[in-house]
Amino acid sequence: MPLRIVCDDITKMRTDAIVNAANERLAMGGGVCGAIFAAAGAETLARACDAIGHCATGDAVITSGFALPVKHVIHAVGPVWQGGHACETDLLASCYYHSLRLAEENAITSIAFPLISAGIYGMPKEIALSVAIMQINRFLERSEMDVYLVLFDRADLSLADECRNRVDAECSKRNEV
Ligand code: AR6
Repeated sequence: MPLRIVCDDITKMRTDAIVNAANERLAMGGGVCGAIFAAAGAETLARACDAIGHCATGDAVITSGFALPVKHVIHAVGPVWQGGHACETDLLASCYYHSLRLAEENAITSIAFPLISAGIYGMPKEIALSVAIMQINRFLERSEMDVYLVLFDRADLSLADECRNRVDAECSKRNEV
């Protein structure tokens, strides 16, 4: 199944797992992280995150979904945008890679990602979208997992279409060489 890009509130997704755009302390924050903690049960999820303690930027860890309709939450720490000269795109790619690897290791068959780093962490949406689409497509070349990219703002759907077309065109050009 190819990547599905949808517009929704990720806390309503009925996949096996959802991904949280977390911080290194795994603390409850704002944005999608705040929404996920609130829907999971903030105290219970905070206790599970505190037991893990820390997650480096570019990496991911897993907890239960508690009161959410999903079995698991994968907490991925995206980079803070610093203008593009601090390996932000590599670190973001690493988030998707580690999240999808954790999903495979936990026999997860469907997963929903938010647009990591594109909110409070300030990465331009076109860049965050291109990295997300590229990494997920690469993974889906060898996996049957159902993967969703969940956008909060309807207006971002057309931007996502443009990015997807650009990524597809770049990939087919590379395959021709
Ligand atoms: N469902 C889907 N997407 C959402 C939702 C939702 N309910 N709410 C927001 N978004 P952000 P970041 C979108 O800021 O940039 C937190 O404090 C939002 O429109 O949540 O990685 C963490 O604890 C945006 O496109 O994550 C970290 O400290 C996308 O989710 C920090 O923010 C990501 O925005 C992480 O910042």
